Amino acid sequence: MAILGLPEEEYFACGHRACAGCGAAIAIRLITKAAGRNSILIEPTGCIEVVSTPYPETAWRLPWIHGAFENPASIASGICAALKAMGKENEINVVAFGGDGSTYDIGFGHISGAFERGHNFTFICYDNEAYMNTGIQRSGATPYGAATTTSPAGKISIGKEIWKKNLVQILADHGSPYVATASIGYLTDAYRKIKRAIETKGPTFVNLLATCPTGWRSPTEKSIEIARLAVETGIYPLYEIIEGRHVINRPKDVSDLKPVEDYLKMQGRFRHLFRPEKNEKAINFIRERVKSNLELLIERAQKNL
Ligand SMILES: Cc1ncc(C[n+]2csc(CCOP(=O)(O)OP(=O)(O)O)c2C)c(N)n1
Ligand code: SF4
Ligand SMILES: [Mg+2]
Repeated sequence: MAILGLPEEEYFACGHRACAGCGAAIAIRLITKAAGRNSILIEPTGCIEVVSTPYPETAWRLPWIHGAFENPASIASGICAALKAMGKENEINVVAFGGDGSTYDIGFGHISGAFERGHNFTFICYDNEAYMNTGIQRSGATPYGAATTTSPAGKISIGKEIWKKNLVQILADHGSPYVATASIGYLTDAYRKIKRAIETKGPTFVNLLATCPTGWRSPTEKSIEIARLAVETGIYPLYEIIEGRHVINRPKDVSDLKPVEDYLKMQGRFRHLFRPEKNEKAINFIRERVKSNLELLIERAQKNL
């Protein structure tokens, strides 16, 4: 039965070994539905590779290549060049995806190179905001205030003290014709964006927020709710940058924002911001930064920038 009008065909089979409530598994299911049969997928090391491939089983029903942690964009570049030489570049979708550790940090140079060269492929980051597979180390995508094993919260630390890297803007500034943020909390919106990214000629990017109950220390049954709250509180706004111009999807205005506490309180990685007493300074900082980020996005959209 078609759910939410999405294609019924499943290319990421059930029975893989992801944790219960894994947002990344939902993200991959969606990516493969949007890519469809005529696609070549490239993925580096990370949770999804590990849970989907132990011999002799595989969850992949599409051509899928595993690369090293740092180089899915380079492999995609080579495939694009080969398809071009074979005259098949308009027949096959080249879709690379990786976790945030691979995308924001270790593979970033390769992504930057592939975007600068202008290959016709899509890169999707399933963003669970830390290096989950190796035990929850902080990455450039980890949000301010989150406790990880390498940004632990304690008497003198509030967890990570640096704001999430703005990779979406960085890749837009490479001249990409289409970049967008998406969340597994809004599946049809995410599906539309992935499809648009794949159908747009040139190097395109979607950052897809994917709850990780293990690393976020959140209830497994709340993964979708939390991914929606990320958007509704403005901590993770949904927007697109199409040919350099911003389009805001939601929230549309700062007056629409839910309190950031609604999102933070649901996750153990932010528990220290509320216990033993509420850390007003850190939460105020998050609230103000969220507001000013959204105001900036709205201003750009209004000015057609
Ligand atoms: C060059 C290199 N460095 C480190 C590792 C070890 N490693 C494997 S998976 C992983 C974490 C991946 O994090 P991310 O890309 O965010 O994906 P996730 O596990 O969160 O899905 C690390 C550090 C590796 N395989 N190769
Ligand atoms: S650790 Fe997180 S990302 Fe990895 S399989 Fe479990 S829920 Fe999914
Ligand atoms: Mg990760």
